[in-house]
Amino acid sequence: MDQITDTARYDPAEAEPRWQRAWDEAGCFAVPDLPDGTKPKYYVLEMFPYPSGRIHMGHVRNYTLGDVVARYKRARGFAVMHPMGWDAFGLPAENAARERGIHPGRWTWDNIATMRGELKRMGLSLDWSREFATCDPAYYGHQQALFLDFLEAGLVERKEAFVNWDPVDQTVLANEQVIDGRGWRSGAVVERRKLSQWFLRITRYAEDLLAALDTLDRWPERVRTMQRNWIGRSDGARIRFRLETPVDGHDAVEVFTTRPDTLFGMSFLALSPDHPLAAAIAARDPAAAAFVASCRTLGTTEAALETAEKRGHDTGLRVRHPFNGRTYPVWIANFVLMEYGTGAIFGCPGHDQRDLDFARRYGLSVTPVVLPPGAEATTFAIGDTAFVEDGTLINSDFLDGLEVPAAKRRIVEELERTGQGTGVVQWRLRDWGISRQRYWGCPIPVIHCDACGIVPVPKDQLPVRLPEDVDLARPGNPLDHHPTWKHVACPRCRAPARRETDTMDTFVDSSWYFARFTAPRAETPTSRAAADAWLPVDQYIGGIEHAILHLLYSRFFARAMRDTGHLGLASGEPFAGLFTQGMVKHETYRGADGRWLYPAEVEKRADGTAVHRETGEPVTVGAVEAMSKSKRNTVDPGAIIDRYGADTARWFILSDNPPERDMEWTEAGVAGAHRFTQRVWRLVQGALPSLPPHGTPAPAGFSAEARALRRATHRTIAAVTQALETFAFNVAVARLHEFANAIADVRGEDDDLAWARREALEALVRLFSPMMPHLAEECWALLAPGQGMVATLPWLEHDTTLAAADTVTIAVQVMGRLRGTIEVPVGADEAAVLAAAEAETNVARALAGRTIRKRIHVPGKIVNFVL
Ligand code: ANZ
Ligand code: ZN
Repeated sequence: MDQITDTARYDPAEAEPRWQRAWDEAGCFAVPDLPDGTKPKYYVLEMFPYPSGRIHMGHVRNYTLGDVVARYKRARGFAVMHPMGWDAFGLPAENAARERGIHPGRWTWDNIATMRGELKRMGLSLDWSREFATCDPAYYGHQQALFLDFLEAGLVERKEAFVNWDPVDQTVLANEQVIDGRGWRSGAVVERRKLSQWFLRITRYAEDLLAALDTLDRWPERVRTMQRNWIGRSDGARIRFRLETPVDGHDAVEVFTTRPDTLFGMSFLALSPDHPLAAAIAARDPAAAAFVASCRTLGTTEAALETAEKRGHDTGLRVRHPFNGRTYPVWIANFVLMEYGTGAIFGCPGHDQRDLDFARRYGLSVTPVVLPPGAEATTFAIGDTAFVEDGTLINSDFLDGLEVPAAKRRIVEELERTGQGTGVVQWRLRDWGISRQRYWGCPIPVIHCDACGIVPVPKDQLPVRLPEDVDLARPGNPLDHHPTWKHVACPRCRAPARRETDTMDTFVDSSWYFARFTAPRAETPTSRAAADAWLPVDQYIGGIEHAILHLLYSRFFARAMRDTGHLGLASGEPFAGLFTQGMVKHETYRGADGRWLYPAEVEKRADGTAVHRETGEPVTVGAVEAMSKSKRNTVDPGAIIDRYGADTARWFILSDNPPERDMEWTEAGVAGAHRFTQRVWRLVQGALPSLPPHGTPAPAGFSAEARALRRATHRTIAAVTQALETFAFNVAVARLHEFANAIADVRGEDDDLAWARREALEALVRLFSPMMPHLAEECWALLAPGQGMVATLPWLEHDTTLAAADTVTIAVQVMGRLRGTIEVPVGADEAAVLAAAEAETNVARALAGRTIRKRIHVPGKIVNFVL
């Protein structure tokens, strides 16, 4: 009996690596750069990971989802491209280097090795031959080539711009890295500085980036909305206001407004502290200069400006209104951004909340010019809330009586006619500043020469490699203070010149990797034939946190690469389908001393309370929150795979909730998933001796029980297929649970039933194979020895006739009241149905001793007895 107990338990630790090797050796998941055209292509891609150290549950969820799609599509007959790589540049590597003295490259490559091993243990059906890391010169050299092509095409620009400067880290911060006016890492108060920076001209494509969102019908609506808002098209006007007394050559100020209709409600004009006129004023007015300086610490983010108190400085200057002959004060105000519109606004407190707060604070006039529908012009007044909706114009001279849209058109006409303004479209989208003063990024391939100016590095000198020996202990840009690296001869005049020491924003690296995957060893950034054959990505999967920047930058890159000849992608859209997955959450725990505890340190009791595993001290169970290192509510995927195997982890992560929603990781949930794997294994093993051999022709007839099982089989095939087509993976899991129960419930040894049982078990195994691929292979090898691997089998088709019901449920009423239900064969004749209805226990009781006057029968639905 030893033999049997030995094989009775499924041992994933032994089986999983064995199947991974078998897939590898058979080359199941490799596809050529140039598909041979015999199968339609399908490109499935998950957002590639940053090699931070170890994989986390978010990765497990993301890559499991992608793998289910990849395996399913392969079975559906597609040539599936499913690659993996590493988004390997970034600040954490430099931080690790600073904190622990390890070279960023060493740290990164070590992490990649660890994480590659962990991913391989998950049994993902990846084409590992396409793997690359963005920190490899073999990748970033091509990125430099793209940069040079963009430069030549006028898609790159060098310009002065205000940046968020972290005085401690001595670096420029992205807006996202400024939190409440402070550097995200150093916590230092961020300063605003003007620097020469490299920009990618994403705004060139603003119109198309916006319009094409309408074509992305396989993207979540939420993401498209976020992109629309980010691109932010505003229709408005530019209006020129003459200064009463010119300052330093400035005799007028131009403002941008989306509400030119409210021009007669103006009460002040406000300049950004960074406006050239503000600078001119500050140069001769110390109070103005002090105010401008105080604004410098605010950072450049919109969020910072949104939350900061509205403050201003009255310059004493006045501007003349274009139409009413009056003059209004000119202020410098901290809430006006230099980077948007013209860096100056006219304030209309009646109809803009910010302007109203500002006017109330400084005692400026408030005149309503738009009357809410139904309000009375004589009594309408503005209190603490501006009226921002549409209505009818009042107090506005020639606009009086017009509705807002008509008033907008009329005033723009008038402004244009008198040469005082024009209607314009304004975009919120800014050009993309990619300069970073950091070491661990892709060097920008240009050289600064005193004589020739900016000289591109000749392409045959690419890649411009990062120097290995750098001093990261010193603050500032390590490339800049490297003793030799930047000193080169000018490629044009041979005079001593300097390399650009800025590196590229790491978002650049991830903006085109999907294209590189199609021909990862090509001598040029892309191979046109491969890229054109495989792109767009059919299904992209990743976190909602990348809904804006990463996707927008990739959409820009696809267009820029198309326009520089690197892609043929006419639409410019790299991702035809997008799926954003929810987060993995877990309960939080605190020990008696208030410190966070890892789930692994905690023992949960049946009553929901918890104690410390080692000390036995009570543990406070807190809210279920997104897994994070700071709250220690993380579960290590490696430990889960050690204990239960990859299939269990995959099955559980798919089972809990629809994948677009957050899911909660629980010990009980994983344990349940693991029990299911064992159950399936026992089911297959237990049935095996009584099953006819694989491929046995179907018997001539089937008993009712066998028919019922076959119906369950074909219905499950239909349901699981439908679920996999629509990302309803949790539904697929639920249906397979039910199906396994149905199979287990069938007793009996007759040949027809045994045949139906084999059909059911084979279907079960093949249907769960995208989710639990190793267990599927192991079961399949038992069920159909020598019949190849599940990974190479086509998907199952269901038989609609078999799946159709052969009985229906009929409601039976007596005098219109429901008394019972009966099951009858589909198409049963009326007499048989009525007889069965009368005989139903409850119905019979209600009919006892009464005369039936009328019998109403709606076939397939209802029987009603009228007394
Ligand atoms: C006058 C006005 C009256 C405005 C009114 C609004 C309501 P969006 O829709 O985002 O494009 N604005 C213009 N440039 C600005 C800048 N550089 N910094 C801060 N605010 C600026 O917003 C356009 C509106 O935001 C513009 O319309 C302007 O205020 C303000 F009843 O002009 B409005
Ligand atoms: Zn030169």
